[in-house]
Amino acid sequence: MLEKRLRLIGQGHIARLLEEGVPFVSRDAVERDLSGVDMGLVDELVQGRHLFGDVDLSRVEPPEVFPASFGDTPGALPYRVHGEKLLREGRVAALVVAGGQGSRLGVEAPKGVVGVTPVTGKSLFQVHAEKVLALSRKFSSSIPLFLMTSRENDQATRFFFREHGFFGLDPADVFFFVQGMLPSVTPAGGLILSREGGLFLNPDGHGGTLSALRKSGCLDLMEERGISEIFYFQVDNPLVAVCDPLFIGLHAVNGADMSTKVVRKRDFDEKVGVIAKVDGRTRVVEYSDMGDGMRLAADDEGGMLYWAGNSAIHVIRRDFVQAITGTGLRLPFHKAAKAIATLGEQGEPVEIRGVKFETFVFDALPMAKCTVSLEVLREDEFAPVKNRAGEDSLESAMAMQSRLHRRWLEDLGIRVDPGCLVEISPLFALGKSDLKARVESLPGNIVKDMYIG
Ligand code: UD2
Repeated sequence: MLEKRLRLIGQGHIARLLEEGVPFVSRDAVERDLSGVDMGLVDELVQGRHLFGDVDLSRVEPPEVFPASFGDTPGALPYRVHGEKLLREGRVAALVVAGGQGSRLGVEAPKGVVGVTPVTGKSLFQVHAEKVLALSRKFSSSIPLFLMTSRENDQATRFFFREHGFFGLDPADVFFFVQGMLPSVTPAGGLILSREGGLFLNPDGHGGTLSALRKSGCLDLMEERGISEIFYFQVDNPLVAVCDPLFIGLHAVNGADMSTKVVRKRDFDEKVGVIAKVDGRTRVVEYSDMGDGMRLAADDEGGMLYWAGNSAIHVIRRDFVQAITGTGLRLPFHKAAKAIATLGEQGEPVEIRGVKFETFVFDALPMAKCTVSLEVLREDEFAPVKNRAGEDSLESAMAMQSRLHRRWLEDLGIRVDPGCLVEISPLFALGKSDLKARVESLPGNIVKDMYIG
């Protein structure tokens, strides 16, 4: 019986609420949620096991990074050519992690549905899908798009794609898979009820991507399709250069298992993780895990020693994911305090302090026998939408997209009035060289907001 089981695992407080028939608490929902919970693991996490340990500064050093200027040198050509070859041969998959909601943006829907482009307000999902479609056309191959959703937003995400005709992609090339969940708990390890009457669960972090790929069968599917490289990115960045051939080539030619694009941190305090070498192995130290010593470490000129911010754009070898998930992957967990909307003793809505546990995909980096880090310019490739206004916001991301597209146009000799917003569809041009090939069809002067598509 459920109540007995709850008492046995030290969760008598939930059993009592069920027995008392407290309004809104649902026995079925609690039973369903509990069946998916590994209580042994939860107990160990509460005891502090499997957690990401402190980083000892004496063992940390800056990483080796290909500078952003590398892409413009003749030395970059063979890598770019190799990346293009892999794309042409259909060996690359795009994977976007989209388990999060747009709550911070005031949208109770998957973050990917948020409109982000400066002139037409296309959604993040549309921008990514159109880039994949444009690449498939450019390289005459099918590039599958994998989307990781969470229990919270899976249905809504699938519906959004169906409703919009998969943005022109062949539905047979679009794959949704759902990440795992973990219960949030009180600091003492007590399970917490959700306002819906079940247990309060949170997505297991984007580290869950790797196991979810295996569990869902997507890894096998990738293997069947001959995919060797997975281009991984976050849903919140409309500037991401999806499946960038140079990055894929650098990673593949160097025999890397997992590679990362980095951007120079704006300042010491920017909330991004940094790439660093710890005990000789490259890894990301997340901002929330970084002590002041590391955050404020300066080089001889007083500049940031740990400047290589994690853009959360990776290329990961498919067989590396197969190898590390084959024997039961255990990434370290990161613990975070969280305000949790739950039910009180009488079923009334209350908010309590709890903790959540998550794993991060970049914690697989130290398992890679070789890894490549490539610097890219923020203004070209990194405009994460985290907030409504201010830094890393909807507003700043729109402005950055318009600025980038304006730069492409101006570099081709097209005049754009200072106050104008411009937006170039990925289906028209993925970059400046595509645009150059179509320059004849563009006006010489842009005097009002313009969508080029
Ligand atoms: C992330 C990175 C940070 C930096 C920054 C760049 C982490 C922990 N930190 O910060 O180092 O690179 O991004 O933009 O990643 N997601 C899921 N499932 C989950 C959790 C997240 O799919 O369980 C997705 C989410 O939809 C989003 C991405 O992962 O696309 C990042 O999540 P976030 O916005 O919570 O991460 P953030 O901003 O703390």
